[in-house]
Amino acid sequence: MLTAEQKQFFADNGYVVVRGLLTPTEAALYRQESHDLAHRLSAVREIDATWGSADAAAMGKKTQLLHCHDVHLQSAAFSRLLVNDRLTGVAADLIGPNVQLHHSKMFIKPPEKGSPFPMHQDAPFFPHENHSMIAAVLHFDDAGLEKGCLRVVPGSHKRGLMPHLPEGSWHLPTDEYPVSEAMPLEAKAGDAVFFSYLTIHGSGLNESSEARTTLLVQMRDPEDAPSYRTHESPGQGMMLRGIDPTCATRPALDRTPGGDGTFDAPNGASMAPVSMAGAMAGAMAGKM
Ligand SMILES: O=C(O)CCC(=O)C(=O)O
Repeated sequence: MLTAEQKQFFADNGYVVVRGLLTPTEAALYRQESHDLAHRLSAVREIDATWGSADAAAMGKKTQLLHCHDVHLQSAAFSRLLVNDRLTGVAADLIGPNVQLHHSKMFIKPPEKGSPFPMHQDAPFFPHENHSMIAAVLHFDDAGLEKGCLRVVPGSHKRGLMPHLPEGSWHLPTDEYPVSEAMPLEAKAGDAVFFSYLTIHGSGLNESSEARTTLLVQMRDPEDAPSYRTHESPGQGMMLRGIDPTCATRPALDRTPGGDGTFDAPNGASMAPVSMAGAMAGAMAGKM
């Protein structure tokens, strides 16, 4: 649970770091689960999710990002983690009392060549009416500067939904928003970073000799409707804490999208309520 100061920090800055949310033993266990999962998946399909737009931040280096969306479909250990009381307790403090799953995704940035993420907001990928959406990044190993730790622009959640470039996954212009100038959030195994989907964030290249292993859990208030239908991942709508007051049977499908069902995309274009092209681009970029 968060202190009043931590809640105020999140309100002011759009993120909060919670040290030791998981014990070192739990983090080590989930690290192993993640690497085992990457090993299983790599045997049957390509799991690299490097953004096309990551090239500039990687300075032309060929990089790699091992990824799995919706890890709760792959291992019961991850399903248990999603309903962990410490994780959902912090989420409830920020958006509560009810916390609903949007999606989960594991990232492993391999040693020496772990792909960076250009700076961006998550909101363009799955905009919602009340902007309740938050991510928790759970660290399963230490993530210092040289490992390409998460970086944020403090207070940027107050800027609202910003225009993004669509090429190679929604991102902000890399010359105006260099990853290296954002605030690094160095973490230890077991630490968690919570941030609003409006907070500008990204991360650098992993140049260290160890992998960086994380799980990102995207969560919303169940009463916050999507602005249009997109990114309807399997398992979306699962209640992680509290109840769904809307009584939806298929939360992603039964919801009435907010507004008129169309959405002004962050680059100024108008998008259809269901954009297959956008969905495919998101899937390729590790966002689906
Ligand atoms: O894990 C990271 O380094 C950043 C992930 C991220 O920005 C995202 O998935 O939106």
